[in-house]
Amino acid sequence: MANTPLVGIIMGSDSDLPIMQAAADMLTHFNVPFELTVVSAHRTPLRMVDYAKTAKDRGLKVIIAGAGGAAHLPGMVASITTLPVIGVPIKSSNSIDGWDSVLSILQMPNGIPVATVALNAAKNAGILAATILGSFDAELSEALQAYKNQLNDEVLIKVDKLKT
Ligand code: RP5
Repeated sequence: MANTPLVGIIMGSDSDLPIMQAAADMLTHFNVPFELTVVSAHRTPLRMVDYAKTAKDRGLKVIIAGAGGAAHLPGMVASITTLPVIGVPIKSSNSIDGWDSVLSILQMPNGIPVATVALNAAKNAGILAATILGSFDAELSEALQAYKNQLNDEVLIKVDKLKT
C-alpha cells in the first residue's frame, strides 16, 4: 500500500488523543497509512472547513473524527466532504456520562450520515476504516479476515478451557 495517507484521524482536542490512539493503532496493525491531527469544530472552525474541503484531493478515502461534549466535528466534516466519515463519541471529563457526545454524533439529519461507533470505541473506528478500504484491496481484505479468525480462535480457546 502507498505511503500517502488514506485515512485522516481528527479529534476536537489533544485531550482526545488517549482515546483516539486506538484508531491509529488498528490502522498501523493493518498497514494502512494515516494522518492524525487536532481539528476543532468550535475553536478552529475555519481549519475544520479547510480540512474537510481538501481531504479528498489530498488522497484521503475515509475520515475518522472523534469529539466529546457538543461533538459537532464529525457531522460538520460530513456535511462538507463526500468521503465517508466515522464518528467516535468521546466521554470527556465534564460530560454527562458521554450521552452528549453520542447523541451529537449519532442523531444526524437525513442526508448527512455519520457512521457512529460506540462511546470511546476508536478501535472499532480504525477497524471500520480498514474494512471500507478492504472492499477495494484484496491484501487488506485478507488481513481483516485473519483478524476475525484470530478473534474466533481466542473465543474457542476460552471455551475449551471452560470444559476442563
Ligand atoms: C471537545 O471538547 C473535544 O473533542 C474534547 O473531547 C472536549 C474537551 O476538550 P478540552 O477542553 O480538553 O480541550 O471539543
